Amino acid sequence: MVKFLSVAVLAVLFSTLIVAGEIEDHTKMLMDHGAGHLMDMAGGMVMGQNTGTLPGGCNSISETKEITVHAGHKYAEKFPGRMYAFDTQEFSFKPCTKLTVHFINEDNIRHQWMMHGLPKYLYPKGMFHLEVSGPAKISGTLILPPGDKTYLVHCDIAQHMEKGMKAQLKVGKGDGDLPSIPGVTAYVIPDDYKGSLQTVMAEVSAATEAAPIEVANKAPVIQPVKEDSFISGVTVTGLAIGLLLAPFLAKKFKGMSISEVVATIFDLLRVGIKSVVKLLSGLVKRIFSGINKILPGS
Ligand SMILES: [Cu+2]
Repeated sequence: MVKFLSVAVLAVLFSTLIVAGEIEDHTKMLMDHGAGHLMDMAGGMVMGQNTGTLPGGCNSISETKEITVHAGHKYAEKFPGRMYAFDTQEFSFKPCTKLTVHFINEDNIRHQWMMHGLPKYLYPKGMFHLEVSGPAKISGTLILPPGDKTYLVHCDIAQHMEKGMKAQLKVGKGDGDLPSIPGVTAYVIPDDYKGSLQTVMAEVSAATEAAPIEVANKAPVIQPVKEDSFISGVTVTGLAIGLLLAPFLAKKFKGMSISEVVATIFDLLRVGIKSVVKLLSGLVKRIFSGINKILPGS
């Protein structure tokens, strides 16, 4: 019976582990909080959901489109110096398209698909926003405004856009390109790979020679790692003290009964501890009187 139970427990544990590695769809778990804001208890979120209200200037929905966007570290591998990316950096749709975005976050962290610059009368803060801690999937729908405009899409988690999770979505012909879109437009601050390790190290050592005192003060004290040997310093000290005290104690204990010996040892310990306490309190007094002298206004 116990065997069966343990097998069952192990099976459940393993299947949980396998499920944990799969992509979980949060879209069906969402609760509608009104005004296009949906959330679930597991960190999934949709903001600016709009499945039916036409933006001003749209007479009807021109097209219904669905896209699947993957987000993750692996999509940044083809962009030198970048850390995160979407699998697509550029999107293009007709004005007044009803667009459903299936956002699949493949990393074990939080990512967003955040679109900016939408009309604020229809989208809170002008945003349409999908967000989930991965690996997970979340879907949302919006209706794109009319006109030619380029919208920024990014992940707003600190530094994720700077590290590459940035794209542009053109409605109609768009109105130009955004900077620093990986693989699409030039970086505002390009990475500099000109310096080799030798030249960088030469610069560092030159700076060290120029300011030796400052560096000496800043340099961390590196102590050699001591092996914990069987005979430690404390053991050696104890043995030395024991050897020194042995003749004295032998003389003192001569002719005593065991109980007398024990009593004498305790007495010696008491005297020893008392003198140590006295020494320490004296030191503490000295230190504090010293501090008081330094303190201003005391
Ligand atoms: Cu992110």
